[in-house]
Amino acid sequence: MTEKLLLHIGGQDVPAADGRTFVVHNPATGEPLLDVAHAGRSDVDDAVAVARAAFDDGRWRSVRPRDRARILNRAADRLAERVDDWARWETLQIGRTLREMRAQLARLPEWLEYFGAVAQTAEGTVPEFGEGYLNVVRRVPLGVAGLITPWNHPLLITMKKLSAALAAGNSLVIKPSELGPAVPHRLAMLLEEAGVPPGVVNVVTGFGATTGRALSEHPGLGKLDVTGGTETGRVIAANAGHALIPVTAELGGKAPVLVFDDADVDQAVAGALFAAFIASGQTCVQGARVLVQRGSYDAVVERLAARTRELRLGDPLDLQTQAGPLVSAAQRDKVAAAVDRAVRQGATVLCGGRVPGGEALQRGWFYEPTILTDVAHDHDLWREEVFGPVTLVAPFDDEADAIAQANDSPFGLAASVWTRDVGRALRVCDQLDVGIVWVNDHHRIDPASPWGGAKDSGLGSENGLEAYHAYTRPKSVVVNTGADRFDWYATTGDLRYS
Ligand code: TXE
Repeated sequence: MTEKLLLHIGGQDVPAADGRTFVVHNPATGEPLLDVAHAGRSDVDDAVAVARAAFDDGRWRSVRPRDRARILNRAADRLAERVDDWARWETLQIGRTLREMRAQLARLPEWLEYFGAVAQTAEGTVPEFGEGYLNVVRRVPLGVAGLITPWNHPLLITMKKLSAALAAGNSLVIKPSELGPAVPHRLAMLLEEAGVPPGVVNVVTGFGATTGRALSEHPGLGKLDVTGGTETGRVIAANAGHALIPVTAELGGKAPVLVFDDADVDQAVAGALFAAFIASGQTCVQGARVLVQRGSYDAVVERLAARTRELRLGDPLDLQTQAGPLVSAAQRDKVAAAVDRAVRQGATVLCGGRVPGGEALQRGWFYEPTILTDVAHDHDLWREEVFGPVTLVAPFDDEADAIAQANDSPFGLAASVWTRDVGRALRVCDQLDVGIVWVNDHHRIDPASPWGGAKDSGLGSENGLEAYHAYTRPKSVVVNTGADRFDWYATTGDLRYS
């Protein structure tokens, strides 16, 4: 029995104008789960018009920042009460283990609290304009923001964008991933229960090529914010460029995990395992290239392979399960094809590299956690994002070699450095061409800490004050405070030295 999910426009749940729907499947069993309204262009037009009306009449942007923060805090409290239920929904739709989804969702109220605090404390500036003038620069919201989000962390990624956008006073139209739309939809309703006026947060569900395209091409937007694959990001950023609106794009990655000889081997192996296989590797900051200094290479690789073989695949709702299925049949096929291509190009499979046996696992879209060696820098597996439970290991000689290998990638999102030498950690961090570097850790995130990448990993940054600013623009008011009247045309001659 499948549950129905409608569009959310102007505070109402409504079907698509043409009645079209699509089905979301449970990736652990292949069974249908949700029957979801498929928004067409006219539904997207409606959602943007409603959001624009909500912006223009000031029902949210004119609310005092302190009161906006109160509402966001109330929403945070309600979200905290729903974590277990919503985590289960995330697991049902995308197959990530319940253990991971509970841990992730339990932190999400912090985003609403943090950006509520930012809204209350944000200040304008008073630049020195010169004698006889007062220049006040305020930050004002942008209008209607289009949020296009992926399936790998459906609520986290929506929350990162939404909390900054709402705190700054914008209205929103959210296009969640077609593979995980349920929880972003519930979030819109929760925000309204907490006091966000109807029409401020709207959700249009559908596919990228239809609904996503209609939203990203809409002339009524003041900002586009996307997380997804790099090619999707290029298309959306081009639309933003055409419309001359700002864009934030958080795209692909191929994060290196640099393990130096002086690192504690067990800790580094635990870290590499965590980096590579959380979310079955379906994260943009996945540790996809584990680079190990030659002195500890054999020990690290042997232990990493042994621990990878021990990971428990299974029903993602079971709290003992450590690795769930991939999100879709297409994603599993893409991962399997990437591994097969790597092997054809000369790589060696150290562990995994296949669809697991067993009836229960055959029903869902599982793939064994996989480690490859002998991957050269010109192989596709070195350069392309796989987005699955696949990592490569390769040796390096010294600091300079580690940095050169780590930076040899089209992506520049994240990296981690494992060493007990503080000086070395800081030197290496300095030279890595990425947006986020962890020292002796990986994956850690905080609403206050910027999150974004260099090169093909995207534009701009989520989280922190920068994300808030990126949902505003400066408005400069120049006041003539002089007591004298002025009349430009009453005088003639060169005024430069007067
Ligand atoms: O992402 P898409 P998909 C990477 C990862 C993965 C690949 C494809 O390598 O294998 O992307 O995954 C919407 N106009 N990442 O298909 O297509 C789409 O509907 C407007 C990296 O899930 O990029 C969804 O809402 N919108 C990653 C969102 O964009 C479009 C996260 C992301 O979908 C669109 C996810 C279009 N033309 C995938 N095409 C990360 N960096 O975290 C798609 N969309």
